[in-house]
Amino acid sequence: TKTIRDALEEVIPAKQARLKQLKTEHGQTVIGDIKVEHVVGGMRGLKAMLWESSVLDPMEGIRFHGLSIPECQKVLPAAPGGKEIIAESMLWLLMTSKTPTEAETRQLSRELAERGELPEYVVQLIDSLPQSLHPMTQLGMGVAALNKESKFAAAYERGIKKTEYWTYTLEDSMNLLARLPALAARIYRNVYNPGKPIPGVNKDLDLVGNYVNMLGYGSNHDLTEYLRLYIALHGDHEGGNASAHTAHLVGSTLSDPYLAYSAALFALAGPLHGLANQEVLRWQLNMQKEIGDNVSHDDIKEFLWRTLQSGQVVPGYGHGVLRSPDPRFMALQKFCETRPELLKDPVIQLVKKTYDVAPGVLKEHGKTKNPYPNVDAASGCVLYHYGLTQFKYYTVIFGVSRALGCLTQLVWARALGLPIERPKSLSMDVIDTLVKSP
Ligand code: NMX
Ligand code: MLT
Repeated sequence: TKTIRDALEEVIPAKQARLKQLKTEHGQTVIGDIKVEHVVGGMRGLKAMLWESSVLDPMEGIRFHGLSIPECQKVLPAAPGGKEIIAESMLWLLMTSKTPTEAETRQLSRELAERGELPEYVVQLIDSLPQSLHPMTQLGMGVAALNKESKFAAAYERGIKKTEYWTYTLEDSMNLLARLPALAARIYRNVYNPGKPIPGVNKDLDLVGNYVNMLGYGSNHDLTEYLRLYIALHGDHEGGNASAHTAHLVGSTLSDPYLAYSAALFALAGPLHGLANQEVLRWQLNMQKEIGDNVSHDDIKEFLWRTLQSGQVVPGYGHGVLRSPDPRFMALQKFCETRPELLKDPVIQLVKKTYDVAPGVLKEHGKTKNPYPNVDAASGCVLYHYGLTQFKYYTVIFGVSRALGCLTQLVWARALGLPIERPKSLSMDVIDTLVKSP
């Protein structure tokens, strides 16, 4: 059976040739223009980055190598006994642009499981951290510390050719992906359930199967399936989102995948990005506490207005690119629709009712360009239902997932020889001069 490395080796030469041709034939072709609003407005909409694994359409949402979420759900292998996409089949698609076979997927699961144990010094580091340190800070620290093991950094120090960079980057990426579940689970156990033994990595389980097992919820098949879907869907969201862009920027200095991904995690830890999933649950529970259980649509509208009038954002709504409901939100809602016990859950009902009225309120408020829910609006309430109620942990799960896309990009950036990222900044004086004589 082909390994992911074999599959990559097959596709890299054609992509290298394609990029070379693009640079030679179209290096000077104009595909957009730069306005002052781009410079002062967070570069929104500026086309300025190469990212192969996924592209985000404002109306349709994400496509992974051209496949929509429902298409991925049809063609990507699930775990034995499961139905949902798993991290391994998504990783294979992102890395190689091909759909893996069942056998390739199983082999990748085994390869990751074999690499999955944490080195002892990282266990000691994580165990020494205060329980009150936010789980995302712990995750970023643990990932950065793993760089002691970096094969890329060691090879670079030895002196290697540029053409070899990608192979060591892949090696580090596989080790990091493999170890994220043990690291993330250890953080959860230390913070919320200390003192109980954590199972080791089971070589016969998929990555998320092992993760859920180590978190202590291994007997919950539905939660395992939900997390498989969750982790596959959060894996990549083109390159411009803050965490992916950070990984790419830091990686472009040839800092190793551990350092690049730890930097990405600290971007993910901001409330306008990944931390929004924790904020959504906190906000929905505050709503429930304030209004009670029998919440009407009008009650929710009032609560929404109070949030907006106090100057806060409505977490889980709006987006930098999307201009319609996020298909990841829809896919997670669909997961609930097939399970009557989830539909009866008061917090899940609250999230659904909020979705009924929030777009209308946000439209009337008139500020956000996208009044629709993003993935974070839906992702936490199902975890809460299954007993994973510690919402300060939710972004860690996102962090386990986003490694799929960020590490794929690091491998490809090295295979394609992409340069250090270094855009030009401007002062207001320079902008003034430019607008007078462009
Ligand atoms: N609630 C209230 N106001 C909002 C919201 C919202 N959900 N979304 C945007 N706005 C405001 C925004 O703050 C800005 O106000 P001002 O002019 O005073 O600065 C205005 O609407 C225009 O913003 P947009 O251009 O629509 O949004 P932008 O691209 O700058 O930001 C987000 C995108 C996602 C940061 C923004 O919509 C937001 O803060 N949403 C809530 C937080 C959230 O759910 N983030 C998760 C994103 C997904 N993820 O996982 O990363
Ligand atoms: C993401 O998944 O990264 C978020 O939806 C934010 C983004 O795409 O900008």
